[in-house]
Amino acid sequence: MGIRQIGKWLALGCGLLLASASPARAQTGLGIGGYDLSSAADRIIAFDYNSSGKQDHLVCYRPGTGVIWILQNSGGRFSPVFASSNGIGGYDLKSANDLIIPFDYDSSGKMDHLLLYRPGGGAVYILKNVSGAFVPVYASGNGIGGYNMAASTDLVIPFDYNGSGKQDHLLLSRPGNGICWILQNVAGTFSPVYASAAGAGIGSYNLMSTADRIIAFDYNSTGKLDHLVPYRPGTGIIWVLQNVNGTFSMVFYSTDGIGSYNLMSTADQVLAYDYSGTGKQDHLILFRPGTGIIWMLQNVNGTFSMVFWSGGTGIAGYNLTATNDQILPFDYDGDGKLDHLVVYRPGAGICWILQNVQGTFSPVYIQPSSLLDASTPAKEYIYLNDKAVAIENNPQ
Ligand SMILES: [Ca+2]
Ligand SMILES: [Ca+2]
Ligand SMILES: [Ca+2]
Ligand SMILES: [Ca+2]
Repeated sequence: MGIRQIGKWLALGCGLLLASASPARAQTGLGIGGYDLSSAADRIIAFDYNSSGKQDHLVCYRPGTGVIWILQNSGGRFSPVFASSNGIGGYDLKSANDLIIPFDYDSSGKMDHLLLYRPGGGAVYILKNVSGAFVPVYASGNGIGGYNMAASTDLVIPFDYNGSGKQDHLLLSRPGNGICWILQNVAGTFSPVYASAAGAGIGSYNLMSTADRIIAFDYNSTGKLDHLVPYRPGTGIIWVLQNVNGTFSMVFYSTDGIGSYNLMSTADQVLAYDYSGTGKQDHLILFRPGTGIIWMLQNVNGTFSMVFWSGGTGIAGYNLTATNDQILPFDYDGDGKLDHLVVYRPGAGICWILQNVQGTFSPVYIQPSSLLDASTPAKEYIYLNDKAVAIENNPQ
């Protein structure tokens, strides 16, 4: 079967799936796998859809509309394995505040559940994938584990609280109020193992700015995301916290950025990343959407230094000049390591995937691309060996 024939076969399969799931938004040549990324609200996360131990699927969703797709990747050709415009697993996804994270609910070591939540609205659902049908294993309209989820600023991340190598705890924070809780899950019952009073934050980090964000990070390269990095974009403030038997304390502290990255823009974002392909998310990406600035830092015994630097030209040809550009680590090649990067621009239909070969980034997926034939944008391409290769005629 030739590439074009494979494409037609996939298109037929997708058409059947979409017809049964929801009014399909046609493949437009924008976005990824037919998901057009045409809304500024669109978000993408990496997810272990098939419990393989690899976050090699992408969940694309549009808060406020009910639209959610899950994409599989077959050799660079993305196609939906799930597509709905009515939410998922009973969660309607009709609030613009809705957010989704992957979560290891059952402590299997696999990020194969989805947690959906509504900051300010109280809803929290956790969904299990049973042969492609998502069913709630947890469903609440008033928060989780005693945390009420009543503030529109509430944020949730998965966290390896006890250094088990599994991200099976939840960290909930309310930036600007100094509230931070960590929940354990015992047979489906969530309860706090850490709960700060308003203003207390975590590990002496007060969490009193609405700009504050917290990420989990493998600070000591153990393969476990068991440290926390709280930071405050626009101020240069960034800490790293360790957890010793439930007591958090700083192992790194700065008010003027990190690894020479000044963190002085309110646009700055920080991500943990497996830069060196070791299976450990022990590097940091710092980027400033709208400016083309992106750095990557290594940590050698608590001293951070750059291993990648772009002072305003973006990365691998992606200019990073939109203020809403987003980046997420992704296991594109299904090797169990989150060592590719998805960079995307919601509302513009732009989605690239970058590989990293010993510190040199290059695109393996571009949609759409100025490098491609602009007169026929309604095609899908993969980007191989510096050439754009059409893999499918648009079925429309
Ligand atoms: Ca998987
Ligand atoms: Ca799991
Ligand atoms: Ca660690
Ligand atoms: Ca990988």
